[in-house]
Amino acid sequence: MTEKKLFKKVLIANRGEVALRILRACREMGIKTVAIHSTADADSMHVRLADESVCIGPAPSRDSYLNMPAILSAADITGADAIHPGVGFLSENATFARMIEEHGITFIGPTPEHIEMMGDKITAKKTMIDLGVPVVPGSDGGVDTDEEALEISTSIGYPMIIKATSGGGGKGMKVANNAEELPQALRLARAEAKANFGNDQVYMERYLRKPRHIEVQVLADMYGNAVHLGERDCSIQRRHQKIWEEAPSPGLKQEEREKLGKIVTKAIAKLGYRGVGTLEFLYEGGEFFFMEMNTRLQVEHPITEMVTGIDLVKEQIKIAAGIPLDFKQEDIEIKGHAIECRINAENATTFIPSPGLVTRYHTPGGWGVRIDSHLYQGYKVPPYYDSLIAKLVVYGHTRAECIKRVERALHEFVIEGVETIIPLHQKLALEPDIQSGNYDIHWLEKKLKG
Ligand code: MV4
Repeated sequence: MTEKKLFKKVLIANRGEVALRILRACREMGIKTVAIHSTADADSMHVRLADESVCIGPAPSRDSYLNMPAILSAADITGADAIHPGVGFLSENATFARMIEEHGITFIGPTPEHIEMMGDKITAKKTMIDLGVPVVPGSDGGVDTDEEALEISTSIGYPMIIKATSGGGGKGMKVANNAEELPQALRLARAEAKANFGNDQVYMERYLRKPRHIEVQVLADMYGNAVHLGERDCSIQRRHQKIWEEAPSPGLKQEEREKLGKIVTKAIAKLGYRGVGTLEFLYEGGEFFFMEMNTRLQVEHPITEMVTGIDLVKEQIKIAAGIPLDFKQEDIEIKGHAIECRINAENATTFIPSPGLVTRYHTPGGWGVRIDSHLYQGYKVPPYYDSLIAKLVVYGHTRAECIKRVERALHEFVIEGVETIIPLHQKLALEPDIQSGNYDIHWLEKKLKG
């Protein structure tokens, strides 16, 4: 094989903590970086640390971080040979991936075809069925009429959930507990799907009442080598926003995780997928059900890095450059436990965003503590974007040690000037259900209701 070369210059098409995360990987790999930013992010840490930066538009995302021609122009004028899309924004946009590849710039991610395939949730499910991955029982494809919906419900049984084909993240989902509720639920789901995604196609599944959200991290190169890096438990969430994530899941037995890992790895290899990816499952009653696949890096990737020792961003960049994976499944060992606390600039009880000037900032440290954040004292948290300002990522040899260390690290963490959800995390670390690992996707919202 001819020796593949790394990129010379990567444009980071993102902002905030993840832009900094990518920048750090590039710098360690000897790759030059280009930061793009909106006018609201001119003083951001990733802009300061990048080799070059380009202001690509005003504050609103659609005019800056979602502005494909502006980003492409920035890559062109700086001579970047690759673009890393980060998370959110254009990271799962097949049109963007295609557009930059057509301009001779590498998209650090999967092929546009794989992005498209997984963006359509019905196609994603069908593909996974064909690859031998267990899915939630439901309609074979889109559901067009009330009669069709009734028929499917009768064969599968209530409760049923109706989801948008182009959806994800929970928008446009409706539950029907019986046949009477079905027509109304269908109508509402369809209207929400149309309004949010411009596509009113919906599909149906058996509704699982108290599942855990388990996701499996995969990594595959261009040469058919695929591995999994274990699972993350992301059940602790509010309104589909993950708050606290763990690796490995406290709810799985070793043989369950091994079996799931094998199924997933085989599927990914057969699919010819490349890059990093995450398969999301619901887990209930000892069974896994595939829901969606994310074809990008995820916010919670550091916990997987902590328990495997593998730098996912570096691997992602190497894969895009055509470098084969230099480890096999048997080389990967899930060791110890990791927890991520997402620190949002929000009131810890009302969750109302709290942008503004950071007047004091002191981060925790010591063994097993990692902070991924773009914050510094004097930084102004802009009001235009999501409220994630820091990730506290903690490692422990055991889960119990990890939770104790979370508590200790949170105690050291000082952020003033903006409100944060640190007080919520402090409470979570002390909760008996968290300490025992006994929780599902509804646990946090029930707890907050009191
Ligand atoms: C489900 C479900 C129960 N049964 N599907 C929410 C986001 C979207 N990706 C899928 N979601 C769900 N799908 C069936 N068949 C419950 C949810 C769900 C959920 C899933 C993961 C994490 C948090 C959640 C919160 C509410 C509902």
